[in-house]
Amino acid sequence: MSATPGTRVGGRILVDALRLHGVDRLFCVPGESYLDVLDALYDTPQIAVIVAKHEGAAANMAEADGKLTGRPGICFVTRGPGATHASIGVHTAYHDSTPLILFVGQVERDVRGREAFQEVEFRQMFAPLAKWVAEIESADRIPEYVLRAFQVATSGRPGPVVLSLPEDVLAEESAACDTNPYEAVQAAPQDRDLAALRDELQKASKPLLIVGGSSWSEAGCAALARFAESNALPVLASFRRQDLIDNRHACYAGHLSLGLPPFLQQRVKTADLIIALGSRLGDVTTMTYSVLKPPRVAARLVHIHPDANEINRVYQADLPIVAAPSAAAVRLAETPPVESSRWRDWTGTARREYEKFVAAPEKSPRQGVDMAVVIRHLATQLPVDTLIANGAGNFTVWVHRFFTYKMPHTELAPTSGAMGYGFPAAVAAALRFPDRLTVCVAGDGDFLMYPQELATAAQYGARLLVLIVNNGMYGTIRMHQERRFPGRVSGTELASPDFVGLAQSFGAYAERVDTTEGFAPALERALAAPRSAVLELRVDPNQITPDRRIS
Ligand SMILES: Cc1ncc(C[n+]2csc(CCOP(=O)(O)OP(=O)(O)O)c2C)c(N)n1
Ligand SMILES: [Mg+2]
Repeated sequence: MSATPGTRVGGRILVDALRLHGVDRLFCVPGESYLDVLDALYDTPQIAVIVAKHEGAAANMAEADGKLTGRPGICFVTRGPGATHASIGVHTAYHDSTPLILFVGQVERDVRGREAFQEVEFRQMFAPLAKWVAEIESADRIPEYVLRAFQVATSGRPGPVVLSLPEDVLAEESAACDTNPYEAVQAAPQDRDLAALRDELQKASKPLLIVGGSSWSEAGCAALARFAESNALPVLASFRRQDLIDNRHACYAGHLSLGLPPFLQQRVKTADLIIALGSRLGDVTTMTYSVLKPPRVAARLVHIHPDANEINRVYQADLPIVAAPSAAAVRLAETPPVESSRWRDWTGTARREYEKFVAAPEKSPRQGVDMAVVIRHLATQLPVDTLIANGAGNFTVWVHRFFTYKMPHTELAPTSGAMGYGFPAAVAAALRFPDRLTVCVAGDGDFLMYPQELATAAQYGARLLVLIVNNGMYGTIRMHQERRFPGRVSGTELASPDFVGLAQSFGAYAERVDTTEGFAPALERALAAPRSAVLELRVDPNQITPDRRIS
Protein backbone atom coordinates (compact mmCIF):
# COMPACT_ATOMS: atom_id res chain seq x y z
CA MET A 1 0.00 0.00 0.00
CA SER A 2 1.37 3.39 -0.86
CA ALA A 3 1.42 6.20 1.66
CA THR A 4 0.47 9.86 1.08
CA PRO A 5 3.25 11.57 -0.91
CA GLY A 6 6.00 12.81 1.37
CA THR A 7 5.16 10.27 4.06
CA ARG A 8 5.91 6.64 4.79
CA VAL A 9 4.02 4.19 6.98
CA GLY A 10 5.67 3.14 10.24
CA GLY A 11 6.57 -0.33 8.97
CA ARG A 12 8.39 1.21 6.00
CA ILE A 13 10.19 3.76 8.18
CA LEU A 14 11.31 0.93 10.43
CA VAL A 15 12.60 -1.28 7.62
CA ASP A 16 14.36 1.69 6.01
CA ALA A 17 16.04 2.31 9.36
CA LEU A 18 17.19 -1.31 9.54
CA ARG A 19 18.74 -1.01 6.10
CA LEU A 20 20.42 2.23 6.99
CA HIS A 21 21.99 0.59 10.04
CA GLY A 22 23.40 -2.17 7.86
CA VAL A 23 20.96 -5.01 8.55
CA ASP A 24 21.14 -7.70 5.88
CA ARG A 25 19.27 -10.51 7.67
CA LEU A 26 16.61 -10.92 10.31
CA PHE A 27 15.08 -13.89 12.07
CA CYS A 28 11.37 -14.06 12.83
CA VAL A 29 8.17 -15.96 13.32
CA PRO A 30 5.39 -13.96 11.65
CA GLY A 31 2.46 -12.37 13.48
CA GLU A 32 -0.49 -10.25 12.43
CA SER A 33 0.75 -7.58 14.83
CA TYR A 34 3.54 -6.51 12.49
CA LEU A 35 2.12 -7.04 9.01
CA ASP A 36 3.30 -3.58 7.95
CA VAL A 37 6.89 -4.60 8.64
CA LEU A 38 6.49 -7.83 6.67
CA ASP A 39 4.94 -5.83 3.84
CA ALA A 40 7.86 -3.37 3.80
CA LEU A 41 10.25 -6.34 3.74
CA TYR A 42 8.44 -7.58 0.62
CA ASP A 43 10.09 -4.69 -1.26
CA THR A 44 13.43 -4.96 0.53
CA PRO A 45 15.44 -7.77 -1.02
CA GLN A 46 18.58 -6.46 0.73
CA ILE A 47 17.29 -7.95 3.99
CA ALA A 48 17.02 -11.73 4.08
CA VAL A 49 14.03 -12.88 6.13
CA ILE A 50 14.69 -16.16 7.91
CA VAL A 51 11.49 -17.61 9.29
CA ALA A 52 12.20 -19.94 12.20
CA LYS A 53 9.62 -22.37 13.47
CA HIS A 54 9.72 -21.28 17.12
CA GLU A 55 10.48 -17.83 18.52
CA GLY A 56 12.95 -19.32 21.01
CA ALA A 57 14.93 -20.59 18.06
CA ALA A 58 14.54 -17.32 16.12
CA ALA A 59 15.90 -15.35 19.08
CA ASN A 60 18.77 -17.79 19.55
CA MET A 61 19.60 -17.49 15.85
CA ALA A 62 19.62 -13.71 16.07
CA GLU A 63 21.77 -13.86 19.21
CA ALA A 64 24.28 -16.10 17.45
CA ASP A 65 24.34 -13.78 14.43
CA GLY A 66 25.07 -10.89 16.81
CA LYS A 67 27.83 -12.88 18.47
CA LEU A 68 29.44 -13.71 15.14
CA THR A 69 29.23 -10.30 13.51
CA GLY A 70 29.45 -7.87 16.45
CA ARG A 71 26.45 -6.07 14.91
CA PRO A 72 23.03 -6.46 16.53
CA GLY A 73 21.27 -9.68 15.67
CA ILE A 74 17.72 -8.81 14.61
CA CYS A 75 14.62 -10.72 15.62
CA PHE A 76 10.92 -10.00 15.03
CA VAL A 77 8.15 -11.73 16.95
CA THR A 78 4.52 -11.15 17.77
CA ARG A 79 2.88 -9.98 21.06
CA GLY A 80 2.55 -12.15 24.18
CA PRO A 81 3.01 -15.68 22.77
CA GLY A 82 5.89 -14.72 20.49
CA ALA A 83 7.68 -12.46 22.94
CA THR A 84 7.48 -14.95 25.82
CA HIS A 85 8.98 -17.64 23.59
CA ALA A 86 11.71 -15.28 22.39
CA SER A 87 12.65 -14.13 25.88
CA ILE A 88 15.30 -16.86 26.18
CA GLY A 89 17.37 -15.23 23.44
CA VAL A 90 17.18 -11.91 25.27
CA HIS A 91 18.35 -13.53 28.49
CA THR A 92 21.25 -15.21 26.73
CA ALA A 93 22.24 -11.98 24.97
CA TYR A 94 22.26 -10.24 28.35
CA HIS A 95 24.47 -12.83 30.04
CA ASP A 96 26.66 -13.20 26.96
CA SER A 97 26.91 -9.42 26.34
CA THR A 98 25.72 -9.89 22.77
CA PRO A 99 24.20 -7.10 20.70
CA LEU A 100 20.62 -8.08 19.87
CA ILE A 101 17.46 -6.18 19.03
CA LEU A 102 14.14 -7.92 19.56
CA PHE A 103 11.23 -6.16 17.88
CA VAL A 104 7.85 -7.18 19.23
CA GLY A 105 4.50 -6.48 17.57
CA GLN A 106 2.16 -4.97 20.15
CA VAL A 107 -1.59 -4.31 20.41
CA GLU A 108 -2.89 -0.98 19.11
CA ARG A 109 -2.40 2.10 21.25
CA ASP A 110 -6.07 2.75 22.03
CA VAL A 111 -6.68 -0.70 23.55
CA ARG A 112 -3.57 -0.72 25.74
CA GLY A 113 -4.12 -1.59 29.38
CA ARG A 114 -7.33 -3.63 28.83
CA GLU A 115 -5.55 -6.99 28.64
CA ALA A 116 -6.35 -6.87 24.96
CA PHE A 117 -5.72 -9.95 22.85
CA GLN A 118 -2.16 -11.19 23.62
CA GLU A 119 -1.28 -7.91 25.31
CA VAL A 120 1.72 -7.84 27.65
CA GLU A 121 3.38 -4.82 29.23
CA PHE A 122 6.76 -5.45 27.65
CA ARG A 123 8.50 -2.62 29.48
CA GLN A 124 7.90 -4.54 32.69
CA MET A 125 8.35 -8.01 31.28
CA PHE A 126 11.76 -7.33 29.80
CA ALA A 127 13.03 -4.86 32.41
CA PRO A 128 15.40 -7.33 34.12
CA LEU A 129 16.24 -9.21 30.90
CA ALA A 130 17.23 -6.44 28.51
CA LYS A 131 19.76 -3.64 28.55
CA TRP A 132 16.98 -1.33 27.40
CA VAL A 133 13.30 -1.82 26.58
CA ALA A 134 10.91 0.74 25.12
CA GLU A 135 7.65 1.07 23.28
CA ILE A 136 7.50 3.32 20.24
CA GLU A 137 4.41 5.46 20.65
CA SER A 138 4.39 7.34 17.36
CA ALA A 139 5.63 6.66 13.86
CA ASP A 140 7.38 10.05 13.92
CA ARG A 141 9.84 8.72 16.50
CA ILE A 142 10.69 5.36 14.90
CA PRO A 143 14.06 6.54 13.49
CA GLU A 144 15.07 7.99 16.86
CA TYR A 145 14.19 4.81 18.78
CA VAL A 146 15.83 2.49 16.26
CA LEU A 147 19.07 4.49 16.25
CA ARG A 148 19.12 4.45 20.02
CA ALA A 149 18.46 0.70 20.03
CA PHE A 150 21.48 0.02 17.81
CA GLN A 151 23.58 2.41 19.85
CA VAL A 152 22.65 0.87 23.21
CA ALA A 153 22.99 -2.71 21.96
CA THR A 154 26.54 -2.21 20.69
CA SER A 155 28.14 0.33 22.99
CA GLY A 156 30.02 -0.23 26.23
CA ARG A 157 29.08 -3.73 27.35
CA PRO A 158 26.94 -4.92 24.44
CA GLY A 159 23.54 -6.43 25.17
CA PRO A 160 19.93 -6.91 24.14
CA VAL A 161 17.36 -4.20 23.44
CA VAL A 162 13.63 -4.81 23.10
CA LEU A 163 11.41 -2.46 21.12
CA SER A 164 7.67 -2.87 21.34
CA LEU A 165 5.76 -1.79 18.23
CA PRO A 166 2.04 -1.04 18.58
CA GLU A 167 0.33 -2.29 15.44
CA ASP A 168 -1.22 1.06 14.57
CA VAL A 169 2.12 2.85 14.92
CA LEU A 170 3.42 0.56 12.17
CA ALA A 171 0.44 1.50 9.97
CA GLU A 172 0.60 5.22 10.76
CA GLU A 173 1.86 7.63 8.10
CA SER A 174 4.64 10.00 9.02
CA ALA A 175 7.04 12.41 7.37
CA ALA A 176 9.79 11.33 9.80
CA CYS A 177 13.36 11.73 8.51
CA ASP A 178 15.97 8.98 8.68
CA THR A 179 18.91 9.27 11.06
CA ASN A 180 22.60 8.67 10.49
CA PRO A 181 23.83 5.08 10.76
CA TYR A 182 24.71 4.06 14.32
CA GLU A 183 28.30 4.00 15.44
CA ALA A 184 29.30 1.77 18.34
CA VAL A 185 31.26 3.79 20.87
CA GLN A 186 33.83 2.12 23.06
CA ALA A 187 36.15 3.42 25.75
CA ALA A 188 39.91 3.12 25.27
CA PRO A 189 42.50 2.88 28.04
CA GLN A 190 44.37 6.01 29.01
CA ASP A 191 48.18 6.27 28.95
CA ARG A 192 48.34 6.37 32.72
CA ASP A 193 46.28 3.11 32.91
CA LEU A 194 48.82 1.36 30.70
CA ALA A 195 51.73 2.69 32.72
CA ALA A 196 50.08 1.56 35.97
CA LEU A 197 49.40 -1.88 34.55
CA ARG A 198 53.00 -2.19 33.50
CA ASP A 199 54.04 -1.25 37.06
CA GLU A 200 51.79 -3.99 38.44
CA LEU A 201 53.39 -6.52 36.11
CA GLN A 202 56.85 -5.40 37.14
CA LYS A 203 56.01 -6.12 40.78
CA ALA A 204 54.40 -9.49 40.10
CA SER A 205 55.92 -12.95 40.20
CA LYS A 206 52.86 -15.08 39.35
CA PRO A 207 50.75 -13.03 36.96
CA LEU A 208 47.66 -14.44 35.32
CA LEU A 209 45.60 -13.06 32.46
CA ILE A 210 41.90 -13.99 32.52
CA VAL A 211 40.22 -13.06 29.26
CA GLY A 212 36.55 -12.86 28.53
CA GLY A 213 33.65 -10.67 27.52
CA SER A 214 32.36 -9.85 24.08
CA SER A 215 32.95 -7.28 21.33
CA TRP A 216 36.42 -8.64 20.63
CA SER A 217 37.71 -7.89 17.13
CA GLU A 218 40.12 -10.10 15.20
CA ALA A 219 42.76 -7.40 15.67
CA GLY A 220 42.03 -7.35 19.40
CA CYS A 221 42.47 -11.12 19.67
CA ALA A 222 45.72 -10.97 17.68
CA ALA A 223 46.98 -8.21 20.00
CA LEU A 224 45.97 -10.26 23.03
CA ALA A 225 48.15 -13.14 21.80
CA ARG A 226 51.09 -10.76 21.20
CA PHE A 227 50.73 -9.14 24.63
CA ALA A 228 50.58 -12.54 26.37
CA GLU A 229 53.51 -13.85 24.36
CA SER A 230 55.83 -10.89 24.79
CA ASN A 231 55.25 -10.92 28.55
CA ALA A 232 55.09 -14.73 28.84
CA LEU A 233 51.74 -14.51 30.60
CA PRO A 234 49.58 -17.58 31.20
CA VAL A 235 46.11 -16.99 29.77
CA LEU A 236 42.90 -18.52 31.08
CA ALA A 237 39.62 -18.19 29.19
CA SER A 238 36.48 -17.19 31.06
CA PHE A 239 33.47 -19.50 30.81
CA ARG A 240 32.73 -20.21 27.13
CA ARG A 241 35.19 -17.61 25.83
CA GLN A 242 37.71 -20.20 24.68
CA ASP A 243 38.06 -18.79 21.18
CA LEU A 244 39.72 -15.52 22.22
CA ILE A 245 43.17 -17.05 21.90
CA ASP A 246 44.39 -20.00 19.85
CA ASN A 247 44.28 -22.91 22.27
CA ARG A 248 47.53 -24.20 20.75
CA HIS A 249 49.35 -21.04 21.89
CA ALA A 250 52.11 -21.70 24.42
CA CYS A 251 50.54 -19.16 26.82
CA TYR A 252 47.05 -20.66 26.76
CA ALA A 253 46.50 -22.54 30.01
CA GLY A 254 42.83 -23.52 30.16
CA HIS A 255 39.19 -22.70 30.56
CA LEU A 256 37.42 -21.54 33.71
CA SER A 257 34.38 -23.73 33.25
CA LEU A 258 31.86 -25.70 35.30
CA GLY A 259 33.46 -28.49 37.33
CA LEU A 260 36.77 -26.63 37.46
CA PRO A 261 39.66 -29.12 37.80
CA PRO A 262 41.82 -28.71 40.91
CA PHE A 263 44.93 -27.64 38.96
CA LEU A 264 43.05 -24.66 37.53
CA GLN A 265 41.51 -23.77 40.89
CA GLN A 266 45.01 -23.76 42.29
CA ARG A 267 46.36 -21.66 39.45
CA VAL A 268 43.81 -18.92 40.06
CA LYS A 269 44.19 -19.06 43.83
CA THR A 270 47.96 -18.78 43.80
CA ALA A 271 48.38 -16.00 41.25
CA ASP A 272 49.70 -12.78 42.77
CA LEU A 273 48.43 -10.55 39.97
CA ILE A 274 45.22 -11.10 38.05
CA ILE A 275 44.58 -9.09 34.94
CA ALA A 276 40.92 -9.59 34.05
CA LEU A 277 40.67 -8.43 30.46
CA GLY A 278 37.05 -8.08 29.34
CA SER A 279 35.81 -10.66 31.83
CA ARG A 280 33.19 -9.82 34.46
CA LEU A 281 34.72 -12.56 36.62
CA GLY A 282 31.27 -14.07 36.81
CA ASP A 283 29.77 -16.93 38.77
CA VAL A 284 30.96 -19.84 36.62
CA THR A 285 34.36 -18.30 35.82
CA THR A 286 35.14 -17.94 39.53
CA MET A 287 33.59 -21.29 40.54
CA THR A 288 30.73 -19.49 42.28
CA TYR A 289 33.03 -16.84 43.73
CA SER A 290 35.19 -19.42 45.48
CA VAL A 291 38.52 -19.38 43.65
CA LEU A 292 38.31 -15.62 43.74
CA LYS A 293 36.53 -14.53 46.89
CA PRO A 294 34.81 -11.16 46.80
CA PRO A 295 35.15 -8.43 47.66
CA ARG A 296 38.98 -8.53 47.89
CA VAL A 297 40.97 -11.24 46.19
CA ALA A 298 44.34 -12.35 47.52
CA ALA A 299 46.12 -11.22 44.35
CA ARG A 300 46.43 -7.71 43.03
CA LEU A 301 43.55 -7.19 40.61
CA VAL A 302 43.60 -5.21 37.41
CA HIS A 303 40.07 -5.15 36.05
CA ILE A 304 39.59 -4.01 32.48
CA HIS A 305 35.96 -3.89 31.43
CA PRO A 306 33.97 -1.85 28.89
CA ASP A 307 31.21 -1.04 31.37
CA ALA A 308 32.04 1.28 34.25
CA ASN A 309 29.18 -0.32 36.21
CA GLU A 310 31.08 -3.63 36.35
CA ILE A 311 34.09 -2.08 38.05
CA ASN A 312 34.02 -2.64 41.83
CA ARG A 313 30.62 -4.27 41.44
CA VAL A 314 31.74 -7.59 42.93
CA TYR A 315 35.54 -7.45 43.17
CA GLN A 316 37.56 -4.51 44.39
CA ALA A 317 40.05 -3.64 41.71
CA ASP A 318 43.49 -2.31 42.60
CA LEU A 319 43.63 -0.91 39.11
CA PRO A 320 40.26 -0.31 37.46
CA ILE A 321 40.33 0.40 33.73
CA VAL A 322 37.22 1.18 31.73
CA ALA A 323 38.01 0.10 28.19
CA ALA A 324 36.78 -2.18 25.45
CA PRO A 325 38.84 -5.37 25.65
CA SER A 326 40.08 -5.13 22.07
CA ALA A 327 41.12 -1.50 22.45
CA ALA A 328 42.93 -2.41 25.66
CA ALA A 329 44.64 -5.42 24.08
CA VAL A 330 45.86 -3.36 21.13
CA ARG A 331 47.39 -0.75 23.44
CA LEU A 332 48.87 -3.41 25.74
CA ALA A 333 50.53 -5.12 22.79
CA GLU A 334 52.20 -1.80 21.92
CA THR A 335 53.48 -1.34 25.48
CA PRO A 336 57.11 -2.42 25.95
CA PRO A 337 57.14 -5.86 27.57
CA VAL A 338 58.43 -6.32 31.10
CA GLU A 339 61.23 -8.65 32.20
CA SER A 340 59.34 -11.93 32.59
CA SER A 341 62.04 -14.51 33.26
CA ARG A 342 61.01 -14.88 36.91
CA TRP A 343 57.65 -16.38 35.93
CA ARG A 344 58.81 -18.49 33.01
CA ASP A 345 58.36 -21.69 35.06
CA TRP A 346 54.95 -20.57 36.29
CA THR A 347 53.76 -20.09 32.73
CA GLY A 348 55.45 -23.24 31.41
CA THR A 349 53.89 -25.36 34.15
CA ALA A 350 50.48 -23.82 33.51
CA ARG A 351 50.71 -24.85 29.87
CA ARG A 352 51.96 -28.36 30.65
CA GLU A 353 49.15 -28.94 33.14
CA TYR A 354 46.63 -27.89 30.53
CA GLU A 355 48.18 -30.19 27.93
CA LYS A 356 48.04 -33.10 30.32
CA PHE A 357 44.41 -32.36 31.15
CA VAL A 358 43.32 -32.40 27.51
CA ALA A 359 45.47 -35.36 26.54
CA ALA A 360 43.30 -38.17 27.82
CA PRO A 361 40.81 -38.93 30.56
CA GLU A 362 41.68 -41.71 32.94
CA LYS A 363 38.56 -43.74 32.29
CA SER A 364 37.08 -44.50 28.92
CA PRO A 365 33.44 -45.54 28.70
CA ARG A 366 32.56 -49.22 28.95
CA GLN A 367 30.22 -49.08 25.93
CA GLY A 368 29.15 -46.86 23.08
CA VAL A 369 30.99 -43.96 21.50
CA ASP A 370 33.90 -42.40 23.44
CA MET A 371 33.28 -38.65 23.26
CA ALA A 372 36.87 -37.80 24.18
CA VAL A 373 38.04 -39.58 21.02
CA VAL A 374 35.28 -37.95 18.95
CA ILE A 375 36.02 -34.40 20.06
CA ARG A 376 39.79 -34.85 19.71
CA HIS A 377 39.19 -36.18 16.22
CA LEU A 378 37.17 -33.07 15.38
CA ALA A 379 39.87 -30.86 16.90
CA THR A 380 42.58 -32.30 14.69
CA GLN A 381 40.64 -33.08 11.50
CA LEU A 382 38.29 -30.14 10.95
CA PRO A 383 39.36 -26.88 9.26
CA VAL A 384 40.70 -24.27 11.71
CA ASP A 385 37.81 -21.92 10.98
CA THR A 386 35.12 -24.49 11.79
CA LEU A 387 32.31 -23.00 13.87
CA ILE A 388 31.39 -25.07 16.90
CA ALA A 389 28.00 -24.56 18.54
CA ASN A 390 26.52 -26.16 21.64
CA GLY A 391 23.81 -25.64 24.22
CA ALA A 392 23.85 -26.94 27.79
CA GLY A 393 24.36 -30.40 29.24
CA ASN A 394 27.16 -32.64 30.40
CA PHE A 395 28.11 -33.47 26.81
CA THR A 396 29.55 -29.95 26.64
CA VAL A 397 32.18 -30.94 29.20
CA TRP A 398 33.84 -33.07 26.50
CA VAL A 399 33.53 -30.30 23.92
CA HIS A 400 35.02 -27.62 26.15
CA ARG A 401 37.80 -29.86 27.36
CA PHE A 402 38.92 -31.67 24.22
CA PHE A 403 38.20 -29.25 21.39
CA THR A 404 40.95 -26.77 20.54
CA TYR A 405 39.47 -23.47 19.43
CA LYS A 406 41.87 -21.87 17.01
CA MET A 407 40.28 -18.69 15.73
CA PRO A 408 38.20 -15.84 17.18
CA HIS A 409 34.43 -16.14 16.79
CA THR A 410 34.40 -19.88 16.28
CA GLU A 411 32.75 -20.74 19.62
CA LEU A 412 28.98 -20.37 19.83
CA ALA A 413 28.11 -21.39 23.35
CA PRO A 414 25.76 -19.72 25.83
CA THR A 415 27.34 -18.41 29.03
CA SER A 416 23.72 -18.33 30.17
CA GLY A 417 23.73 -22.14 30.14
CA ALA A 418 20.59 -22.28 27.99
CA MET A 419 19.67 -25.67 26.61
CA GLY A 420 18.55 -25.54 23.01
CA TYR A 421 20.95 -22.75 22.07
CA GLY A 422 23.39 -24.71 19.96
CA PHE A 423 21.29 -25.93 17.08
CA PRO A 424 19.55 -22.64 16.18
CA ALA A 425 22.90 -20.88 16.69
CA ALA A 426 24.50 -23.31 14.26
CA VAL A 427 21.79 -22.64 11.67
CA ALA A 428 22.52 -18.90 11.95
CA ALA A 429 26.26 -19.55 11.66
CA ALA A 430 25.85 -21.73 8.58
CA LEU A 431 23.77 -19.00 6.94
CA ARG A 432 26.31 -16.30 7.84
CA PHE A 433 29.31 -18.35 6.71
CA PRO A 434 28.09 -20.74 4.00
CA ASP A 435 31.67 -21.50 2.91
CA ARG A 436 32.82 -22.63 6.33
CA LEU A 437 31.93 -25.78 8.23
CA THR A 438 29.48 -25.44 11.12
CA VAL A 439 29.19 -28.23 13.65
CA CYS A 440 26.59 -28.36 16.38
CA VAL A 441 27.22 -30.72 19.27
CA ALA A 442 23.95 -31.28 21.13
CA GLY A 443 22.76 -33.53 23.92
CA ASP A 444 19.62 -35.56 23.31
CA GLY A 445 17.73 -33.26 25.67
CA ASP A 446 19.43 -30.19 24.26
CA PHE A 447 18.57 -31.07 20.65
CA LEU A 448 14.95 -31.92 21.47
CA MET A 449 14.33 -28.30 22.49
CA TYR A 450 14.28 -27.14 18.83
CA PRO A 451 14.58 -30.17 16.49
CA GLN A 452 12.03 -28.59 14.14
CA GLU A 453 14.64 -26.04 13.10
CA LEU A 454 15.91 -28.75 10.77
CA ALA A 455 13.08 -27.40 8.63
CA THR A 456 14.54 -23.89 8.77
CA ALA A 457 17.98 -25.17 7.81
CA ALA A 458 16.47 -27.03 4.86
CA GLN A 459 14.25 -24.10 3.81
CA TYR A 460 17.18 -21.67 3.53
CA GLY A 461 19.84 -24.11 2.43
CA ALA A 462 21.93 -23.87 5.59
CA ARG A 463 24.36 -26.79 5.51
CA LEU A 464 25.64 -27.97 8.85
CA LEU A 465 26.55 -31.04 10.81
CA VAL A 466 24.77 -31.98 14.02
CA LEU A 467 26.19 -34.50 16.45
CA ILE A 468 23.53 -35.67 18.89
CA VAL A 469 25.12 -37.12 22.00
CA ASN A 470 22.44 -39.55 23.07
CA ASN A 471 22.69 -40.89 26.62
CA GLY A 472 18.93 -41.27 27.08
CA MET A 473 18.70 -38.79 29.91
CA TYR A 474 19.05 -35.26 31.17
CA GLY A 475 22.54 -36.19 32.28
CA THR A 476 23.55 -33.00 34.06
CA ILE A 477 20.54 -33.09 36.32
CA ARG A 478 20.96 -36.84 36.86
CA MET A 479 24.54 -36.14 37.95
CA HIS A 480 23.40 -33.56 40.50
CA GLN A 481 20.61 -35.91 41.55
CA GLU A 482 23.03 -38.80 42.14
CA ARG A 483 25.13 -36.54 44.34
CA ARG A 484 22.26 -35.41 46.53
CA PHE A 485 19.72 -38.22 46.17
CA PRO A 486 21.69 -41.33 45.14
CA GLY A 487 19.72 -44.00 43.31
CA ARG A 488 16.48 -41.97 43.34
CA VAL A 489 16.06 -41.23 39.64
CA SER A 490 13.23 -38.75 39.32
CA GLY A 491 12.35 -36.61 36.33
CA THR A 492 15.67 -37.06 34.58
CA GLU A 493 14.94 -39.95 32.21
CA LEU A 494 14.51 -39.14 28.57
CA ALA A 495 12.81 -41.26 25.91
CA SER A 496 14.39 -40.48 22.58
CA PRO A 497 12.69 -40.52 19.23
CA ASP A 498 14.31 -42.28 16.30
CA PHE A 499 16.76 -39.42 15.66
CA VAL A 500 17.85 -40.81 12.30
CA GLY A 501 14.27 -41.11 11.04
CA LEU A 502 13.46 -37.68 12.47
CA ALA A 503 16.37 -36.01 10.70
CA GLN A 504 15.64 -37.83 7.43
CA SER A 505 12.03 -36.66 7.53
CA PHE A 506 13.39 -33.10 7.30
CA GLY A 507 15.58 -34.04 4.32
CA ALA A 508 18.86 -34.29 6.25
CA TYR A 509 21.45 -37.00 5.82
CA ALA A 510 21.47 -39.10 8.99
CA GLU A 511 23.21 -42.05 10.57
CA ARG A 512 23.42 -43.67 13.95
CA VAL A 513 26.89 -44.38 15.37
CA ASP A 514 27.20 -47.04 18.07
CA THR A 515 30.96 -47.45 18.42
CA THR A 516 34.00 -45.19 18.67
CA GLU A 517 35.55 -46.80 15.57
CA GLY A 518 32.36 -46.13 13.66
CA PHE A 519 32.65 -42.37 14.14
CA ALA A 520 35.43 -41.34 11.73
CA PRO A 521 33.96 -43.07 8.65
CA ALA A 522 30.46 -41.84 9.54
CA LEU A 523 31.85 -38.30 9.81
CA GLU A 524 33.38 -38.59 6.37
CA ARG A 525 30.08 -39.71 4.86
CA ALA A 526 28.22 -36.95 6.68
CA LEU A 527 30.62 -34.25 5.47
CA ALA A 528 30.38 -35.57 1.92
CA ALA A 529 26.58 -35.27 1.94
CA PRO A 530 25.38 -32.32 -0.14
CA ARG A 531 22.96 -31.27 2.61
CA SER A 532 22.80 -30.97 6.38
CA ALA A 533 23.76 -34.10 8.25
CA VAL A 534 22.87 -35.52 11.63
CA LEU A 535 24.90 -38.18 13.41
CA GLU A 536 23.32 -39.73 16.45
CA LEU A 537 26.09 -40.91 18.77
CA ARG A 538 25.03 -43.57 21.24
CA VAL A 539 27.06 -43.00 24.39
CA ASP A 540 27.34 -44.82 27.70
CA PRO A 541 24.82 -43.24 30.13
CA ASN A 542 27.03 -44.38 32.98
CA GLN A 543 29.91 -42.17 31.79
CA ILE A 544 28.58 -38.91 33.17
CA THR A 545 31.78 -36.84 32.67
CA PRO A 546 35.15 -37.68 31.10
CA ASP A 547 36.42 -38.71 34.56
CA ARG A 548 33.31 -39.88 36.37
CA ARG A 549 30.87 -42.75 36.20
CA ILE A 550 27.49 -42.80 37.88
CA SER A 551 28.16 -46.29 39.23
C1 LIG B 1 16.35 -24.21 28.78
C2 LIG B 1 16.94 -25.01 29.90
N1 LIG B 1 16.14 -25.86 30.59
C3 LIG B 1 16.66 -26.60 31.59
C4 LIG B 1 17.98 -26.50 31.95
C5 LIG B 1 18.56 -27.34 33.07
N2 LIG B 1 19.47 -28.33 32.49
C6 LIG B 1 20.80 -28.10 32.37
S1 LIG B 1 21.61 -29.33 31.62
C7 LIG B 1 20.22 -30.25 31.48
C8 LIG B 1 20.25 -31.62 30.86
C9 LIG B 1 20.78 -31.63 29.48
O1 LIG B 1 20.51 -32.86 28.90
P1 LIG B 1 21.20 -33.34 27.58
O2 LIG B 1 21.10 -32.29 26.55
O3 LIG B 1 20.62 -34.66 27.21
O4 LIG B 1 22.72 -33.43 27.95
P2 LIG B 1 23.45 -34.45 28.96
O5 LIG B 1 23.60 -33.71 30.25
O6 LIG B 1 22.62 -35.67 29.07
O7 LIG B 1 24.77 -34.70 28.31
C10 LIG B 1 19.12 -29.57 32.01
C11 LIG B 1 17.73 -30.10 32.03
C12 LIG B 1 18.76 -25.56 31.22
N3 LIG B 1 20.05 -25.35 31.49
N4 LIG B 1 18.21 -24.86 30.20
MG1 LIG C 1 21.43 -36.48 27.53
